[in-house]
Amino acid sequence: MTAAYITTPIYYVNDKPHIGHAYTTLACDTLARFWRLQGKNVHFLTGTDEHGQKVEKSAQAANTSPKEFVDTVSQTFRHLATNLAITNDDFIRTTEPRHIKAAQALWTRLIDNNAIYLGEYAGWYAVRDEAFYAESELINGKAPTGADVEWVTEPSYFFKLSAYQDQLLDYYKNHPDFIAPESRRNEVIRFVEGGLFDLSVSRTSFTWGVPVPGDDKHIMYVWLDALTNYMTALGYPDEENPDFKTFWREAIHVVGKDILRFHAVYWPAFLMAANLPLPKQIFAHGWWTNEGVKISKSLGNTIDPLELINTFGIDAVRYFLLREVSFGQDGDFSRQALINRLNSDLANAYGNLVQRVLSFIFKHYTGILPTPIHMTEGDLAFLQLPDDYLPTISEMQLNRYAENVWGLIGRANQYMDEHKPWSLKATDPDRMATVLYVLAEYIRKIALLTQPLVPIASAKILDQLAILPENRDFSYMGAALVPGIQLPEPHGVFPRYQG
Ligand code: ME8
Repeated sequence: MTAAYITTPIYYVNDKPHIGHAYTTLACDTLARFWRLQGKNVHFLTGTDEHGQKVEKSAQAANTSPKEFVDTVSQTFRHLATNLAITNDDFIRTTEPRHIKAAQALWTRLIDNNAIYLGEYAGWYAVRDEAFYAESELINGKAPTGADVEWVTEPSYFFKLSAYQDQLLDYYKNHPDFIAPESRRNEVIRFVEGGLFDLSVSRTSFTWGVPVPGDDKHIMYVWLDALTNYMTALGYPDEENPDFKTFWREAIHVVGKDILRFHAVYWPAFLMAANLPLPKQIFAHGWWTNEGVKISKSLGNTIDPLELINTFGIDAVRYFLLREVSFGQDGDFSRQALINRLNSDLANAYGNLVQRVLSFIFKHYTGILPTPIHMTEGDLAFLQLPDDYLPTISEMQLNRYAENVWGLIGRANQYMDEHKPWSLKATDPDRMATVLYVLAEYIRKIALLTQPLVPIASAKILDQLAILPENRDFSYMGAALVPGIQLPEPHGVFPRYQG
């Protein structure tokens, strides 16, 4: 069985989750569900990044200890995962013993391989980004991200990043899919071509972090600690762990474009230095704005995903986020656009189709699925679905997958309008039975395909078609509904939003 490993970034627990976090998590969940339906052995990881100066400062501001603080905020991310109804196999916290052990093991390996040396850091640091910046990168005295920077002078261990420039560039060249989309790949290549400086990988001016093995005045730089989580969850440092052996080389890290450099430059360099295999791909998606404005706490315009879920339902929020922007591009969140999508694509196009067909069968055949008397060539051709949705997933084009599947829904509505089964009641009951069977069978296929996008509603539709849960993976695309089965009373799955 082919294996797939998909990860979200682990989110900082300095603040409560917002729509950006929900987006990455939902995109990963969609991929995880899709691959499972294809029969792949999937491991899906999310979690929280709990160390570092930013979290320590947030705990101080909240007048509590870092430990108590992270225990509380981490729960809100877990709670979000539950409310998003995601299918993660694991939820990792970097304060867990398994992770501290893994981060220290990686550190030791880097020391053993001579990739880390002790020195003194003097330079700029932005706590908000947990990132070091060169003087030349600053814009008007701030980080290029707009974050405030402070001057830091302290003893520090350094990772010999500068030694990996050629190896990284070779790797990017020989693995053209390692960084996606292509525009991001080009950005990273340009950055690495510009030259790399050794990276400070320990801090001494605060204590909230993983202690450096053998030198407990230092704690590990939060990014070295955090990136290791992707391996911790597979049992690292036990490289013989079956999960590590099955999944590590299949890893796809989905991240926002803000943290691409850490994943596509630092992380592979650490792994090269440790003689460990690299993940398969780093995919960077775009950035959401809110009604055209950058989302930021100081502007007070963050969007609470839980409020959206309570108002519109998880399927609608999920569908909107995945459908509205091309995966990889920036997007703008607008409440009205969400409502439009919900009412047009979900309630009208999909919900009405299902409801009209199933309630007609329920009324006129007491829910017994009619037997097709004679399928025409047109019916057979209609039931033959084009499978152009498949490549869109391997190219991580989630929005195109949604477009293609909704194209199929449009095709069903067209078929229904052309053949108007209800108008055949008096004139041609055999044809009516055939057309309804064809539509029910077509809906079954569509509902299989919509499972990764709108899982809750798809499950309800498949329930209403009396499809057993074990008969819902993509290998059943080629199966067919058995005429004469009893269908339960249908209920609408996508109510219109009236506002
Ligand atoms: O960076 N649009 O955590 P973080 C799209 N702990 N995505 C957004 C977004 C927006 N407006 N805002 C946030 C960290 N995101 C580190 C990661 S991984 C080893 C460590 C999403 O809490 C997006 O995925 O700041 C982004 O990369 C991530 O949240 C940043 O989350």
